Amino acid sequence: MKKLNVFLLLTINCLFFAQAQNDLITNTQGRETISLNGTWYYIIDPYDTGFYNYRFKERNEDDKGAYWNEPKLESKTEWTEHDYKEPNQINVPGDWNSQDRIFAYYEGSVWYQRDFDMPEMEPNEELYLYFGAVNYEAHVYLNGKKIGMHKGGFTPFNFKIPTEILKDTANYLVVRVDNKRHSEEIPTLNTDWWNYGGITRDVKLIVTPKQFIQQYHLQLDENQDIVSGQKKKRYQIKGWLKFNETVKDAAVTLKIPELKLEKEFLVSGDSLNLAFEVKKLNLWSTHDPKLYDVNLTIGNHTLKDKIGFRKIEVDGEKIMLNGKQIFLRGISLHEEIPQDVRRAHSKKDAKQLFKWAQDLNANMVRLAHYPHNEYMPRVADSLGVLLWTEIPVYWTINFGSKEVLEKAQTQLKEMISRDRNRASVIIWSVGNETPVSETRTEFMSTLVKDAKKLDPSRLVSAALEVGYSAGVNNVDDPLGEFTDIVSLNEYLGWYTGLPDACRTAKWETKYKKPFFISETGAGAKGGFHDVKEMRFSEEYQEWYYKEQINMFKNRFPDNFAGLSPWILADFRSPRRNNPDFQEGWNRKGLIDNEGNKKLAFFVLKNYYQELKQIQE
Ligand code: GCB
Repeated sequence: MKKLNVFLLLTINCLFFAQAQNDLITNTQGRETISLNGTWYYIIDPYDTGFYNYRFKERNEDDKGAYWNEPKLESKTEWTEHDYKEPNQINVPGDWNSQDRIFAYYEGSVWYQRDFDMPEMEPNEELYLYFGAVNYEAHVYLNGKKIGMHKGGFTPFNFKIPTEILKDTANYLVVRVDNKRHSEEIPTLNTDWWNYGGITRDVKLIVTPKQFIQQYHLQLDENQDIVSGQKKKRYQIKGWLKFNETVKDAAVTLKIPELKLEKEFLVSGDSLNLAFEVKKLNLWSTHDPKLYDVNLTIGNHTLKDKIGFRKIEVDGEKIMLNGKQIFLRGISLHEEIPQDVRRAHSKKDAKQLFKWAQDLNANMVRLAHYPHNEYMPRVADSLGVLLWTEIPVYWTINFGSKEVLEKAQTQLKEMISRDRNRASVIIWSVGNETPVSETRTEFMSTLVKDAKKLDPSRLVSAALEVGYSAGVNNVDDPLGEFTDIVSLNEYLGWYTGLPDACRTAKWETKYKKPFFISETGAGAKGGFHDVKEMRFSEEYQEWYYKEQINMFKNRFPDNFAGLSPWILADFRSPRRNNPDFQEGWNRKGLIDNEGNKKLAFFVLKNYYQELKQIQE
């Protein structure tokens, strides 16, 4: 391959220089990429000195004191007050908190720096810089020029690199990462999880042709009937492609080799809707998570993916997968590897978490409370685990603010764009335990409508809180009008009463929709044993699960459609400061922070085993 002439690139690309942030490029795993993972340098900057001058004004681009500029000392009289040097090195991807004690409780700005050489590229090819996620705010600079910024700690973003600023070697890449919490952000100031900072997911360069498919989806058309156990003669597939720019008379080829399918579409414009039929399709399911190789080609550029085709829908009070009722034997989890006290970020991490979930006989996982890294839905696709995935609209955010709503809408769009080709994802959740008020219901129902508009093929929900009146637990939150399933967090026996309160509890749901328990749980310190009445003993948690399960079996309404108890493993939380039992951990895990299964794990496992036998 020929090295691209920088002058040539300059003429081709000067038009794009003004364009800062581009729409998300999805499926980076199926594209030509160069990893920028590895060791980066860092500077901790609690006063944002690298960003603001001494009058607290944003520094000029060429300010020598700006931390995006490389200090170059040409004589002994010159000096610098920043530089990127050993031993200040940090791993990417990864949260900073777990990498060095000085970061353990840090919230603020950290500057990351590394060099990269320009990859081999053909004339006309372009380069994008992609981040899987940076928590929370990222400002990105290359060779002293700002190329973009992004807010939102759990969704991906990318910038086109203006080629006129690219050098052949030693491109000086700097990212200011700021994880300070703010009342007007999503999430807001208080959550029950650790605010891990850093470049927490993969970073890569993406080499693209001038015209390419930026986003797409391909799925079973949700408008066809699927009847369980009946093979159809023909299945309708629908899809949509979006190009990075308007194309004229271009040919797009779609191939699914296993189905002997090859279709060509002529396209002029910036997007294309597809609809066609296939025969003999094996639907993706929890028993048979069948994925098909899919190749999409425009010009001589092919994008590869593995896609499963399935239908998820609600039929009255039931959740149906491929026309068959399914009870969701779920478990909630945070994106955390407890035994390493860090964020999860790799395929290996995803495998560990799903292995634990499958040991529990679960067929579903709630990815709480924010979009998890992309390995999670990909591994779930390959294992046949169903997923609930959610944006961090959590507790009491500023529901009256239009700007806050827009931030939530952006995160929702980024989450859906990234994961909508994953058959495992069946539920988009727009938030968790938001307090009932008219303003909040307006805010939340806007998100529900957005999700449905962006993706009419999946279910939309949100975790609601239980209402209590005249001795009855009521599921009557007005947001339930808008969601496809009514999901509820309840802690009867932990936050209210003792576990045996479940024996007399009454439950009513106003909604004739599937009723799902999105959380229930109790704390226990792994290895701590006592009588069952003793809080934080494994016996208490075991008792709690036994009583809850009896309640589900005997006292729950008929529309009970599944549960995802809180939570698979202990997780770090700054709110949990009981020195005997918590030490900064939320102890509601069924697995402790060293990876040991607690007694309650086996209670839930047995319940799921019974359900599995009835169901399958
Ligand atoms: C909840 C929250 C979850 C907390 C959990 C708890 O209702 O949704 O984020 O961690 O309770 O442990 O209190």
